[in-house]
Amino acid sequence: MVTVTSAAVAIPSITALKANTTTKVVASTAKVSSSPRLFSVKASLKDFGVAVVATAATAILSSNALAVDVLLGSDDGGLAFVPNDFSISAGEKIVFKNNAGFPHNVIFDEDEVPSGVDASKISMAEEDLLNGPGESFSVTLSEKGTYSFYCAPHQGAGMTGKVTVK
Ligand SMILES: [Cu+2]
Repeated sequence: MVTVTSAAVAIPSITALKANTTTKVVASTAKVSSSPRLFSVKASLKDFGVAVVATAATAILSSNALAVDVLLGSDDGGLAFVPNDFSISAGEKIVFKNNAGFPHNVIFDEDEVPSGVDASKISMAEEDLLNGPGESFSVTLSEKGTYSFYCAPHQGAGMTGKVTVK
């Protein structure tokens, strides 16, 4: 199931910032989090950049101890998930973050998820793309087993991955 990143969690962590900045960051966080379909680049995200988004993400991660980051695109521009084969605990959140070579997206293979799991409910839509730096997609997997996923634009280039939920 697709998780909604809690804006409420981000708010206390950034109250030290100027009031107007806080307002905009919270607004952009809410936009990104409210729906996987709203991942187009927002002016507010561009203005405040990856650093602020990363600050909010860090605060969220520290409050939810169980989370793992997966980069979309390697630092050298390779079309890959980094890491592309890893294990997590059931209920642990995976945060896929745009790093390089975007646009990317995250699609779980309906034929390679544990039985009973609806791949479409844990995936982005095929036509939805993470276009800008630092944009992310989060998902929490609760069923144990092995899941395969891919980036629709770059599947042919080998941008695929596998996660085992223990
Ligand atoms: Cu890709």
